[in-house]
Amino acid sequence: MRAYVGLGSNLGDRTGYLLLGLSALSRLPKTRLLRLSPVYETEPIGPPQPRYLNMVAELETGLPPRVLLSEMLRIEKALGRERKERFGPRTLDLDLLLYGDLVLREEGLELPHPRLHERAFVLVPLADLLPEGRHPLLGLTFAELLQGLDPSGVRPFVL
Ligand code: PH2
Ligand code: MG
Ligand code: MG
Repeated sequence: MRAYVGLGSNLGDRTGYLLLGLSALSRLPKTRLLRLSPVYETEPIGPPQPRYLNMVAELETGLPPRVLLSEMLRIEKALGRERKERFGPRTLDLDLLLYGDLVLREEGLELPHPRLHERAFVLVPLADLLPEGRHPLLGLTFAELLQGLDPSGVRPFVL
């Protein structure tokens, strides 16, 4: 299945955490990294905190969504993430944005990601990879969804 993972980091060596996260994703069983979006530096949404680096990775995976999600949580923990406040700063956040066209509303796993369509820091890199891709619930393309948002807090970041 084709899956899209959002990566975010705003603590410590942000570039290093993105690279470690990508490396760990690429080593998951039955999983290959296919494409990476550019990296963006983004204004934080939520409580005051440092700017994020955000990007999106396209995966081909044979892991079921629950297994992929639990592997992602394991990677976050291994890379030093501590869960304190909601929407607070983190060394590495991995969000499962899309798993094919699957629509799921379960405890702990909602697909597509419930806030995907309202966050420019997710939609800008996702639309880089999939401009014509459609949101499985809303029916609009990611490029169309992006037109409704203010992208001014999302700037290209040169590694
Ligand atoms: N993640 C959050 C909260 N706020 N802001 C930006 N710019 N980027 C993020 O990845 C982000 C955020 C919680 O996951
Ligand atoms: Mg997140
Ligand atoms: Mg998360």
